[in-house]
Amino acid sequence: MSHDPFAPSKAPHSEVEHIKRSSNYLRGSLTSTLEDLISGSIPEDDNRLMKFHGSYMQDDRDLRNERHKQKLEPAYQFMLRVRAPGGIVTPEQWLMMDRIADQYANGSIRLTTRQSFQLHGVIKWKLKSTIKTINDTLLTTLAACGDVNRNVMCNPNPYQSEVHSEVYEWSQRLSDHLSPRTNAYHEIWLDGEKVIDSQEGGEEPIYGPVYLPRKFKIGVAVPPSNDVDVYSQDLGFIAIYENGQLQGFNVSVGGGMGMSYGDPKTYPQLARVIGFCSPEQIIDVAEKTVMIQRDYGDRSVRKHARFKYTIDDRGIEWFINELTKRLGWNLEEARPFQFQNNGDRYGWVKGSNGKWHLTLFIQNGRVADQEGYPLKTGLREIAKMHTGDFRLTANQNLIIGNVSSQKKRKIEEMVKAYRLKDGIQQSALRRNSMACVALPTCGLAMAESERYLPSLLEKLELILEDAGLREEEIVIRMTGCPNGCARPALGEIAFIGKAPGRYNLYMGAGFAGDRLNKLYRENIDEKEILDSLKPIIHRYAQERQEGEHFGDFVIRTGYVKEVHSGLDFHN
Ligand code: SRM
Ligand code: SF4
Repeated sequence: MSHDPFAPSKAPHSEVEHIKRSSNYLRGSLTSTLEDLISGSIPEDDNRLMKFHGSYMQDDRDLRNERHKQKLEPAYQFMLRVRAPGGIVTPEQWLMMDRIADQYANGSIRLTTRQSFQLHGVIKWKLKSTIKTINDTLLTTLAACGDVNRNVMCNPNPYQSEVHSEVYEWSQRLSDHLSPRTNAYHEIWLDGEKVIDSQEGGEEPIYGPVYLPRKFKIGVAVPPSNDVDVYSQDLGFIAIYENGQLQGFNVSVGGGMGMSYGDPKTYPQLARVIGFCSPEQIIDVAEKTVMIQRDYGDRSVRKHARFKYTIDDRGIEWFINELTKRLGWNLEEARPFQFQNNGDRYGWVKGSNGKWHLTLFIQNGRVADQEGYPLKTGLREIAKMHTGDFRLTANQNLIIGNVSSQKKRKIEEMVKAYRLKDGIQQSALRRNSMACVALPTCGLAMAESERYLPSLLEKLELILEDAGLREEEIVIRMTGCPNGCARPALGEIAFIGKAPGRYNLYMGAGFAGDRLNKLYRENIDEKEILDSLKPIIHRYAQERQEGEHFGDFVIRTGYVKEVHSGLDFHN
């Protein structure tokens, strides 16, 4: 028999694969674990499975040392992630999130970089009622995390193009089609009828009993906006339209942001556009792509299990052949399109349906009341009278969507009264910033991110103002570790946490999210960050060419090399 160089690896599977296989379609011992009243924690096996149900066990890292000294177990708590395909929710759903944040979690709502909600600080004994309440308003936490397709992202800006609602419908269908079918979620959280022993393969026609080797992410972009950072997605669809008519989608594959320090075999990667298909064909393309990753992804080394490595190890031609074989038809040649930016555009805009949409800047997606800026209260009061929708953007911001002309004035008054537009008055740098959650909840954080970026920005703003660049749009991103949750490899300026107070500084990504950045300085503290960036910013102010973005400038002037493939990210 001839040896197939592209065959799936025969190496022994990792522990997580065994946990999944023996979980009986994500049931494990979760039901009895949740009933255990002795500890606020859950065993590791169940924790692995919990992710598929949309929750992670965490502990408050601010309290870790103190509790350890007092010989107490860590302050265990759970993060809950709520999926909202394309980021769209109703005012009733917003009000429910607002209420359960106070009732069951730490009082704040986090809008994520994938247009979902997160709640932090839910204790084990409140998980079930929280999840039940979420489901009562027709939202779900199922598959918000875990080795499955995650929240499907879609450009949420209905005013940006007439085809938006059609494109959104397709992302919703993608999301539904790729949702796990197991009944475990209903049994465990919603007191659904128990299926004692599921038939091997029967319950999950797409995923099978061991699900995917790793998380899988899909984003749908509507040019000229690349707000969903389509090149960072495992699978991307880029809407192609002519004269307001949706023609279909270009397909892109193999993006991803995560890497591990000290392991050059891991790297952020840009997805590559491989062809075009009609709207009706995208479900088939997505399903077959997911199945290829299911069959070929690395199940022995989780660090190497993302789809980007499955493709890079075998080559893009291999993937296209495999996809064509499974589809039974060929993708057409990719159609021309152009992205202009990957950020959000703020303020009021009128959509093609005659309704109004207001994009608000929400710093790092954290919805909470602050002294003089009662954001959470203001949004709650608006939700009580709003008849349109709320839209979470891929940049952690919020759109109050589909406001009728009659309601616009009232909403504008409330926006003023609660100072909700204060965020929009911030510098262009801040309006284009994102930071991941990091400390105190994220167990993987090596440095602060959400809690630190705002104050670092204050210092950078002074430099920018001095250089006359307060209104210059520069995409800036920070994460507390190299997992890349705020898609830092696509920041024109980016900081990735190395250790408390220390970051790697990257520069040179494309303003439209179409080029990776490159390491410029390693393991530096705040003073070194400011000292490194100050001369570059001043030089940019003086020497930039007309319309030249910061990321392009640092490449032209030789600060960093241009990176179009993750394979060159570390070189
Ligand atoms: Fe993420 C893990 C937060 C978007 C790549 N991510 C985590 C965990 C769950 C930490 C953990 O495993 O213990 C973080 C929870 C922190 C906390 O306390 O809340 C976490 N990720 C987030 C969020 C909330 C960041 C945010 O500030 O918004 C985002 C939630 C998205 C959602 O709603 O589904 C979030 N994570 C991302 C993205 C961006 C994206 O998807 O567009 C990425 C990079 C894209 C990618 O996947 O390649 C991302 N998160 C990761 C990784 C690295 C995966 C890898 O390929 O190596 C991890 C670690 C892991 O999976 O082992 C991770
Ligand atoms: Fe945590 Fe790292 Fe993701 Fe930030 S990038 S939320 S520190 S895993």
